[in-house]
Amino acid sequence: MLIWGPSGAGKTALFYRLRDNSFPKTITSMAQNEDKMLIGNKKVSVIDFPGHQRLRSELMTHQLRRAGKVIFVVDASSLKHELPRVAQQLYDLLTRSYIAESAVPVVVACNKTDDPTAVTPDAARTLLEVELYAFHYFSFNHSYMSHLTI
Ligand SMILES: Nc1nc2c(ncn2[C@@H]2O[C@H](COP(=O)(O)OP(=O)(O)OP(=O)(O)O)[C@@H](O)[C@H]2O)c(=O)[nH]1
Ligand SMILES: [Mg+2]
Repeated sequence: MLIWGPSGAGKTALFYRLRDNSFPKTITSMAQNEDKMLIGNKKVSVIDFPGHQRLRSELMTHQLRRAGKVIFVVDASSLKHELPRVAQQLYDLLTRSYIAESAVPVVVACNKTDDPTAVTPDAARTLLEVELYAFHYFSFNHSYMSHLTI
């Protein structure tokens, strides 16, 4: 399972939350984290891949192909301001041939919903859908959306 999304959205926080049920201080990173962890009653190999633009081609050419599922983490507290950039990143992921042709499930996780400035998961979903529809040639599948608070 691959955790990906914009830099600072909370991917590494989610990785530690899933692995250790902890919430350590994290900083933006250029290094990935990878470990096997128990999710439900299944042992799952999880990769937390940084959101930095410079690592985008490595993600697209190598890491994505290993992913059976993707969690795309967004920061609900900054989504309104970052919307075009976040939607473009999500669009690039969903239209990647490996993801589209292999029907790899992609969940959008709405993080930082504890922040008073955060939009609700429903509002985040609407914002992203509208922005993605604005790309015209894209047909969006509602069932891909979910939400999460760490
Ligand atoms: N308020 C709040 N802060 C959070 C939450 N999750 C993460 N953070 C904070 O957001 C900051 C960025 O979190 P990271 O997990 O390091 O972000 P990232 O997505 O891994 O970022 P990159 O490694 O740059 O791709 C850190 O200061 C976290 O403590 C959350 O649910 N609520
Ligand atoms: Mg990180």
